[in-house]
Amino acid sequence: MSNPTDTENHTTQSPWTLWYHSPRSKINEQNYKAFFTKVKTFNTVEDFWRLFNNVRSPSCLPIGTTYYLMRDGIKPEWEDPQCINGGEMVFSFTKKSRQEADQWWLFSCIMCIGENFIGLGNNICGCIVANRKSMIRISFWLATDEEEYVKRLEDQCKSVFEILSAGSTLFKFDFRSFRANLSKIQDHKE
Ligand code: MGP
Repeated sequence: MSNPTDTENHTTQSPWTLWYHSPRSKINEQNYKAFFTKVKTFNTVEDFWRLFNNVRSPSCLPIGTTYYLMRDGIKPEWEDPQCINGGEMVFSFTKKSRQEADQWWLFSCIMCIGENFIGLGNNICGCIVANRKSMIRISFWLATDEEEYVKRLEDQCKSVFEILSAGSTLFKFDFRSFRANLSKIQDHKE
């Protein structure tokens, strides 16, 4: 006899897409967009777990790889119309804490798909994890760089992640505006 709850799916408030950016030796502003692969779009909690149970953890990926979990319809590019006026809240894990970073990446994704950030709503565009030689970097992409929203995001990241780490790690959060990144590109061109 089948159990009715076996087939019940729980829809997320928005659909989300996981993107994969493959490692390349020389990524720059011009070729950045050429190395993306869309892994999968999902809109249920069950499909989120199906996907995450079947992709490799960030610390097991080749150095240089980046995963982006974005609200569907937003490309993982500073230039995307939903991102261009925003920025990213970044924090990093050193070599010693790479496995810890995997757990935090999962938790960051759950925070996004569960819409757990208070007072930020659709301003959360997504989160990313970047496996680099000296560290793993996690960041949340925000649709605005207005101070009020940046502060709200920073305060919530601090309280959630400090609780999770039971005070064992000290975190430095850093906000980078995408407009500033893009104006640097413009300066280089001129
Ligand atoms: P990265 O992979 O985010 O950074 O971007 P990495 O490799 O950790 O090191 P960083 O010190 O270079 O930050 C690598 C490079 O890709 C950046 O330096 C940019 O030149 C380019 N790039 C990254 N992003 C996210 C974008 C983007 O959204 N748009 C464009 N045009 N270029 C980007």
